[in-house]
Amino acid sequence: MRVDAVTLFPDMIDLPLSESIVGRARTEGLLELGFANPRDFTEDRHRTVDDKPYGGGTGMVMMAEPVYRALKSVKKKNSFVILLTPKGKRFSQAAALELAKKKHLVFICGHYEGIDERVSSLADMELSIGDYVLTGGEPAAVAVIDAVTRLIPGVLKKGDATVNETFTGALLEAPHYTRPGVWRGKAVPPELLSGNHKLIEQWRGVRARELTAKQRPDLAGQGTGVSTARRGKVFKK
Ligand code: 6GU
Repeated sequence: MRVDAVTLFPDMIDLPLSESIVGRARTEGLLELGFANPRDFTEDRHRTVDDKPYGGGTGMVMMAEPVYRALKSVKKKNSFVILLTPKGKRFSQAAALELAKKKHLVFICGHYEGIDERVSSLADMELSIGDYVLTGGEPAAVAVIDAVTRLIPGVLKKGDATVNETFTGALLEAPHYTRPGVWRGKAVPPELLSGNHKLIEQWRGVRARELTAKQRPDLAGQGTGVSTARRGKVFKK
């Protein structure tokens, strides 16, 4: 998959996505990540990318033209363009599964108080990663690109690591343990040491439902076994 980010701060995305699993996906060519910086598409001496808001108010607004030119430099026929903004639809695992099917994603990251509203017409969708305010779209781009990359075939080594996990089945995952069997007086649940796969699966099901009811009552009772991704498309295109 190819991903480009239109951003004033490419390192905020490039550096975190150079480590661990996503970093390996990039060196293996499973993910090609590129950047277009609106500042490189300005023509004035100060390379201006922002201006005061019409109507007054605090903060600066990103100008449409440098963002438009940066987007144009990376956009292809099959590109799916996502504007990252706290006003967007909430990102989810179901959305990640939809985005993972695309050939080319382009993320537009806002900064300062926001981007000139007219840029939103350039995007196929607007996404937010949650109900809180970040300094810019870059940390959101990192989260979304990470979630999508691990769904690209070949990125995760163990084939079914994405099947039983938190959210795909609308339940939180059962807890995990590794050696030692007793750590500072805390023992691993004996079911996991039993070698009885049926018993282990049963135990995991019970713990997953318990945990979901406690931590995420909003999800509890949705454990139908049907993947959230299959319950309906999250967005149109
Ligand atoms: Cl996508 N951008 C900003 N600036 N803040 C956010 C966000 C995005 N998602 C949640 N908060």
